[in-house]
Amino acid sequence: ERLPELLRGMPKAELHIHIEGSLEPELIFALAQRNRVAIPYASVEELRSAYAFSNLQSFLDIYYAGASVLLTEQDFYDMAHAYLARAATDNVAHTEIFFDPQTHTARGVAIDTVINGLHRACVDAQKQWGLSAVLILCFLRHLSEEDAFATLEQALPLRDKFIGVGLDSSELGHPPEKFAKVFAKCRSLGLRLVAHAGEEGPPAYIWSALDVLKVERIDHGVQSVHDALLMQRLAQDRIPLTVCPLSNQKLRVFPDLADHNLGALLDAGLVATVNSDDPAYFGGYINENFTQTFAATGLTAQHAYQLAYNSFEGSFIEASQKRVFQ
Ligand code: ES4
Ligand code: ZN
Repeated sequence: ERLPELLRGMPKAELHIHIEGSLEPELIFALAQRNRVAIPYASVEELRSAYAFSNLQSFLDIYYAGASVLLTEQDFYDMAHAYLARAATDNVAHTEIFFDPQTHTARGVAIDTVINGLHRACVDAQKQWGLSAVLILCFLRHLSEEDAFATLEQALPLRDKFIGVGLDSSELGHPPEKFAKVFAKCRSLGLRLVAHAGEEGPPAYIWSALDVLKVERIDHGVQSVHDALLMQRLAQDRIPLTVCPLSNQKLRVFPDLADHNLGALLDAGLVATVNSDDPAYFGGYINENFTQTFAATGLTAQHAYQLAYNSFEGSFIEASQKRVFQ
């Protein structure tokens, strides 16, 4: 009968988490000291007080600045280990973690350093907590497709350490079509495909993510409610939407959490899920996203079961394994 206990206790999969967005101010300061990197904030409190955003770009500027303290394989391990420990306490049984290699290779960090550190943390999470964790490499959409191809080429020797590719960063002005060729190449390599679309951008970007990039899942996708035909398509093809309510509130996609359309997406039969996006920046990990959203919008226990079920259905784990959870 107590909904928050149900939400916290239920096994769930997290399908939309940027590992660089899990970097807490305390760890940013510790890594800055360890690596002797200068950051333009005097204290943890001063840094945290800069986390007041007005849209996606205002967040991305500070998110890329925070990531500048990451230099060694151990740094990437420590960041991912901290997230995975936190996810385990939220009863996350499976997580699919985004990472942004270009944010690091642009600073001279080798892609092997990034991937090997993150991957070792994923291996250890399975051993320590029975938490299965896999990696999805994201291309930064504000950079060129040529840059994405170069990144893919650098990552291919580590092909067995990530399961798929995604598309993130500044959405407006950078439609999915910009990355048609590199996604086609990734598809031919057997990589799983996802893309951010319809966070701030129009339904047209969701259509092109599906029809041009041929993605299997849409990250965010909340703008689909403005296109009835698109809603039909998403429902019919059971295309999962990885929704991030606290992110949407903090970046003012919705004026208030009470205005969020998660309930409308679920009631239309879409495979919507709840995720944290960038938990260190948006004020909460996955369980906080569940409890705050349910409190603000009046979703029910029935919706809770549906969201937990959807999270495993929408995941890239094997069908045989999904039955264990569902
Ligand atoms: C992101 Cl909320 C969001 N949107 C697009 N790209 C991102 N990278 C990290 N968080
Ligand atoms: Zn995201």
